[in-house]
Amino acid sequence: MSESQKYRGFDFIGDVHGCAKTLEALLEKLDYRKINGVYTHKHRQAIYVGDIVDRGPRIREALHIVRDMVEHGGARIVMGNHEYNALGYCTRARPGSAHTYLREHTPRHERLIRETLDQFANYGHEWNEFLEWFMTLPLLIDDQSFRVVHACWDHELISQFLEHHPDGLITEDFLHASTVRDSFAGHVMDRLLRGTDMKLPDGMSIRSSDGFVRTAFRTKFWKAEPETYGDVVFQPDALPDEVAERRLSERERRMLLFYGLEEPPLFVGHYWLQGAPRPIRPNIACLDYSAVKYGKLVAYRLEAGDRKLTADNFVWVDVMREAGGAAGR
Ligand SMILES: [Mn+2]
Repeated sequence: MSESQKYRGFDFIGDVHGCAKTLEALLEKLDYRKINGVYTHKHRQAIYVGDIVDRGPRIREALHIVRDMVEHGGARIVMGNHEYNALGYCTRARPGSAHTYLREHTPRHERLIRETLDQFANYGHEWNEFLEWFMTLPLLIDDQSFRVVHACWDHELISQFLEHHPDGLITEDFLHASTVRDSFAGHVMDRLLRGTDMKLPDGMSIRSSDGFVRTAFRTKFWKAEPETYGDVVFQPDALPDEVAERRLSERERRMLLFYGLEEPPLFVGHYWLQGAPRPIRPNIACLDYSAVKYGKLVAYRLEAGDRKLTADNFVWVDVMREAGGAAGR
């Protein structure tokens, strides 16, 4: 009996980002119970899409909850870009490298990991153990009945990666190699954990709602026969009309990925969605609804064998701002 056949169903859980209180509320809502300090469900397994760390108020607690579940077999998890960032930030480059750390300690990188490092300031040993644990997180799960990756399923890169890493795990060498953006390891980490984008036409830029000026836009990896930029643009910002109507060149079309309609249900996180949770497509669901920005921490309940995703199988907890002394997140 394969591991998956032990369970009647699976609960896929979106980016936690240190919202441990909300995670506990969600697990309770999903009928997981604490047994000897570890959340467990008799018939179901939780599957985390990654990004447990950074930004939120209870990162250490969230990591303990999740790792305990994984170590007891009650959960699985794939690596998120924030766990990968933490590995890079905290790993010294090898002698002869142009850098001190694999991920440079720039103000921007420092800001992204600040809450994590602050909350572990008095728990250095624990943090090192969690870094070691991050190295044991696969980049993807390719189960018979579902697939999981943090941001993007790229068939070609995944099959090439699995040839040398059949368990889906990276090695120390792979981690070091991935700092070269244009290497195979760099492509794998960037594509699977951060997704796909496309450059805007020459000289064009767009200003996003958060004030950033962008020269590229995030693309869908599931659009069949796209013709225009507007057909493939994906969150967070819409393109101006004159850009959206622009036709994709043959070369651009060839660069786009396509996750087929007949393929197993795919679960991702990463994309800071808002609003009412629903599938992106009948076999793709994103579970990141911006919990740490006072959105929702979202789960999808998949019954074993289900191939078609529906909106009524989403379960979530709204993340409230702290009010009258009650702790939020
Ligand atoms: Mn995230």
